[in-house]
Amino acid sequence: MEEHAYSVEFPKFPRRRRQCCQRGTLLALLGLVTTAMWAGLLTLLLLWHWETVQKLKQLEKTAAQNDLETVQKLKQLEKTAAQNVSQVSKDLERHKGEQVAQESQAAKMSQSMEKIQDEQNRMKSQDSELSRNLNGLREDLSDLQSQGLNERRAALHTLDRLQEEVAKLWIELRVSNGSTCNTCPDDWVHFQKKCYYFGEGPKRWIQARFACSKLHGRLVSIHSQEEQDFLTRHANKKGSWIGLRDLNIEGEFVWMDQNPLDYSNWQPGEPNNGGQGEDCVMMRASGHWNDAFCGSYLDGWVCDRLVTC
Ligand code: MMA
Ligand code: CA
Repeated sequence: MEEHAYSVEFPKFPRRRRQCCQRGTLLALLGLVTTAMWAGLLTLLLLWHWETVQKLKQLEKTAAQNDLETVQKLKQLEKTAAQNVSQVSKDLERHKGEQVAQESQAAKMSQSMEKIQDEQNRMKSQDSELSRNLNGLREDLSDLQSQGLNERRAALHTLDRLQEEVAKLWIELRVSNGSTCNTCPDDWVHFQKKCYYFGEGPKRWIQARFACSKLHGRLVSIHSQEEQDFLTRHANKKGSWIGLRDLNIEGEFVWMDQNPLDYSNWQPGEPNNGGQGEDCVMMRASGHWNDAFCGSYLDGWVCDRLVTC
């Protein structure tokens, strides 16, 4: 009956039924889509949750592993530290032992030092005594030496004079026996009892002295006005060295023939020991004497020697 009523009513409202069906389908579709979306969302959530859980598990695992490694490292460090501490304490003990040994050695050394210092002081006093004695001996020696030198000089002086005297006496003897004693070597000029050589060429006093001795003569000694006049006549016009000097004692002039200063012909105002000191005597062109610096170069120098028979 109802079915009939229904089928009866159906044609009356055909549009509304279609509308109703469309809406239902839409709703169903909507429901389906919503459900599918929810299902998808839920699946995503579940997936996300699962992934998060996995990650957490992984993290936990890593953390646990890290913890384990850290613990192991800490244990290793602890072990190493303990080893180091024991090593350090051993070293410390060893050092203590060494320190004690060094301290005792230092004490011994300071004792030795004290001994050495005592010894040094003793030696110093001995040394000063020795140096006093040495100085005394040195003084004695230099006294003896200067005494010896003076004696030697005096003896040489006497010998020279004696030789000179003997030579003169010998000549006088030969002359009194009738011999002719007036012989001079070539280039030498004879005057009275001597021969003279008038050297030329620049020389210092000492070089002139050496040149004369090489010629078996001496730098000239002058003992009379006649001799001086003879020399003035022959003298070099630029000046000549003669055999007179005051080398040892200033102002005390000595002739090369060792005879005393019995005649002089000083230029007025001379000798003056001028400039850097003047100990050697030269003869000017006028024949006058001047004390001059021994290192000066003079062009002339006069030698003498006794005549030979
Ligand atoms: C020179 C020199 C001296 C000498 C004086 C005299 C300047 O020095 O020859 O020995 O005494 O002249 O004026
Ligand atoms: Ca002078």
